Amino acid sequence: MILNSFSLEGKTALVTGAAYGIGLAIARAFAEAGARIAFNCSRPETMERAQQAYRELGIDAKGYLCDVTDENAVKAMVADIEATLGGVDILVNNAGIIKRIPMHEMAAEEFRKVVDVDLVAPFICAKAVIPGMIKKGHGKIINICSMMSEVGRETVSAYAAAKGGLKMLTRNICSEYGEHNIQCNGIGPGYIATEQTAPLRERQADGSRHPFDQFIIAKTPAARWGTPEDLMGPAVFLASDASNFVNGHVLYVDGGILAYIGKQPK
Ligand code: NAP
Ligand code: GCO
Repeated sequence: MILNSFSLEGKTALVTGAAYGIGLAIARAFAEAGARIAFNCSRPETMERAQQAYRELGIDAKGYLCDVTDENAVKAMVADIEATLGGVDILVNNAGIIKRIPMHEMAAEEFRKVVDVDLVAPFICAKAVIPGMIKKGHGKIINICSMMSEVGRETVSAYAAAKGGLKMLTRNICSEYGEHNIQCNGIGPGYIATEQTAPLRERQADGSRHPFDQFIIAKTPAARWGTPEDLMGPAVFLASDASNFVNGHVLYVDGGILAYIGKQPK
């Protein structure tokens, strides 16, 4: 049965930054597909909130307070997952931040921080799980990329540099470890309604939509923002045996933005 190849029964998944937003939806999808779930986040208050969310969803997830930029902490988390949940079969590098600052006003330290979380940390996490995947003879690594892996816009230079780099890290992990039956792919979400994008959707004082909100709706053939749930099916596909010959690919889940030239002026 073809549908069996989408099952994650017996697999252990680590989803980074899965306290809320896209990561939580992906963890939920994996749990529904049968996987054991480990996740992490960096702040104690978010962990409390996450534990409650997983409880309410009926998911027995193991949460770690772990900053993905801290290599020793990531190694300890992966070692504990190996000892308690049987090793990571699926890694989703989801944890990410953005700083919206015009480049000529951005401090190098702020730029480095974004690159550290959005690009260096996926390297750290992948590095930590790859030896275990080689031993197991299989592995899936999914890097959460972005529209900004392909296109730029004002104020997001560090984010675009990091997400563009993440696309190439994806291709390189595929190139370097494909022979070990490890598939590394990316998901490039379009504009998704989460806390990260909340400032772009804030209502104006007169109750009208934020100009950026209107811009995204006009720019998206689907004529709406994405939801974290829109990423669930694509993530299960890339985590499952159904995608065993898909490697080094970035799957854009963007309601068609990248395919569209934009609305013609009236
Ligand atoms: P979000 O709502 O801001 O959630 C970010 C998650 O990452 C939280 O769980 C957060 O927990 C965690 N996190 C942040 N820094 C961390 C660190 N140093 N160590 C560990 N965990 C950390 O973001 P989102 O919108 O769901 O986005 C998730 C991913 O998708 C990001 O990589 C983002 O760039 C990417 N993305 C988002 C969109 C979009 O439109 N929303 C589109 C394309 C790509 P703590 O706060 O506790 O650290
Ligand atoms: C921004 C947004 C984006 C999205 C996303 C698009 O300010 O332009 O936050 O970068 O979050 O990554 O795919």
